[in-house]
Order: sequence, then C-alpha cells, then structure tokens
Amino acid sequence: MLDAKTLTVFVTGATAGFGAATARRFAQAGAKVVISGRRADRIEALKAELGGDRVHGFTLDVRDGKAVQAAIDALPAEFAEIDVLVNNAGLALGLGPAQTADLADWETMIDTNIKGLVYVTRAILPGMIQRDRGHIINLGSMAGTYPYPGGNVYGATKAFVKQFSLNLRADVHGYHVRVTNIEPGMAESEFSEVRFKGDKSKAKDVYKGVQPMTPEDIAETIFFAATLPAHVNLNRIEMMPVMQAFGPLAVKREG
Ligand code: NDP
Ligand code: 8X3
Repeated sequence: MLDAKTLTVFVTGATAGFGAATARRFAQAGAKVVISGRRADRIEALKAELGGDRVHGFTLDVRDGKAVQAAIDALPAEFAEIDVLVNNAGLALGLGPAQTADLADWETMIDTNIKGLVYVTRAILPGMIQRDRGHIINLGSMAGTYPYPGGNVYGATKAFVKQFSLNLRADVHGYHVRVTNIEPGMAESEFSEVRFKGDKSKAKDVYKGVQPMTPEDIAETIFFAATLPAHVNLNRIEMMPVMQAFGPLAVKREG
C-alpha cells in the first residue's frame, strides 16, 4: 500500500459531505491536504480542526476557470506537488421533469459538475505528467449510469464525468498517473438539501426508513483507491447502500 504520509491531496468541495470527510481521512493518515470550496467560514473551521502545517486551504469556486488556474499557480511550494486530486465539488439542483426544469439550474450543474471539474483537472494534470506521478479521483455517481425520473441533467453531467475519467486514463497511459471514477448511490450529506434548495424536510424524506451511505463510507473508498500499490488502477467504483438497488424498466400501459 502507498503510505498516505507521502501524499499531497487536493480536495475540491471540502466544506461539506464527501469532501470534508475525505480531507479528514487523509489528514488523519498524515497526508498533506489542500482544501477548497466557496464557503470561507467552513474552510477556516476545517483548517482549524485539522490543524498544523500539513493543511492549506482557500476559497475557490470551480466554475471560475481563471481563479482555478490562479489558485493552482499560487500554491505554496510545500503543497504545489499534488499527488491526489479529488474532484468532488458538485451538486444536483431540482428533481423535476425536463419539460419543467429550470434552465438556470441546468446551467449551474453543467458549469460546476462538468466545466469546473474540467478546469481543475486541466490545471493540475500537467504537473502530474511532469512528475510522472499522480492520481485523479473524480466523483461521478450511479446517476451517470442508471437513469431515474428527474435525474435529467444531473445524471448527464455524471455520465460526462464517467466518460471523461475513462478518456483521461487513455490519455495518461504510459505515465504513472492513475484515474478513478467513484460512482456512489444514495449517501446522506448536504446533497439533498442543496438539491431541494434548503427544504430540510424534503431532504430528510430522501433518507427516511433506509440506511444510506455516509460521507465517511465514500471517504474510506477514496482513501482505499488512493493508497493501493502504485501499479494498481481502479478505473470505476460503483457503490450503493445495501437497501438501494435497480428499478424495473417503466412500462406505461394505455389500455
Ligand atoms: P454536499 O452538498 O454535502 O457537498 C458538496 C460540496 O461541493 C460542498 O463542499 C460545496 O461547497 C461544493 N461545491 C458546490 N459547488 C461548488 C463550486 N461551484 N465551487 C466549489 N465547490 C463547490 O454533497 P456531497 O458531499 O454529497 O457531494 C459531493 C460530490 O459527490 C458531488 O459531486 C455529488 O454530485 C457527488 N455525489 C453525491 C451523492 C450523494 O448521494 N450525496 C451520490 C453520488 C455522487 P461550497 O458550497 O462551500 O462551495
Ligand atoms: C447522487 C445520488 O441517487 O441522488 O449522485 O442521483 S442520486
């Protein structure tokens, strides 16, 4: 296994959910951690919690391509050589059918889940290639493989993430750079609260009567993938809570 103490890990969307849990997991194992997200108070709180000189944090909106490049260029020397990029920042907005969905919500998901992930990858990947060492871990979703009503653009952004991950693998072949797409199903975080725009009771209903996965479950999986021996690449990891599975194909009977 790779020793986490030798790793510098950059996590986007570290202010909540999977990202915060991932930053904690790597920090506990002695890795250097770079945390980012839009909410400054959360970044400061996590920095204080993780403490010491092995954590570096700043606010970053991944939708701003110029800010992304500037943030990577401005990394202090001791955090500049990123070994593991966890492209986690992302969101779903709305669960309505495509015909009534809010176009602005669709644009935000595309700008964050697709364009933001691409900006961060493009800023960090050249350094990995130059050092001939690195691992890009993307947060896809089971929604990128299995369609469900209301998943429309969210699921499509995650299908992009899956295919981009596989295509990255094809491009970096020959270098010691790994690419993994993590594809979780239901996990309880702030995800549903964001999806339902702050409606906490609607968000809570999503997890009613079922034991969802936790951010720590996802973080452990990311940690596992990142610390496997350097010659092993997990291409895709699809994971669900035991009590979630696939639905039947929908049949509308008209007579
Ligand atoms: P949370 O809502 O708990 O966390 C999302 C994180 O993304 C926050 O830290 C948020 O920080 C950050 N973020 C959102 N927009 C931006 C932006 N424009 N720039 C930078 N950071 C941003 O959700 P999860 O932890 O559950 O989700 C993490 C990832 O996992 C997402 O990509 C999601 O699609 C995916 N996923 C989630 C599943 C689930 O069931 N929860 C299942 C499968 C995949 P801030 O607001 O401070 O910027
Ligand atoms: C998040 C999981 O089921 O809400 O990607 O699409 S789901």
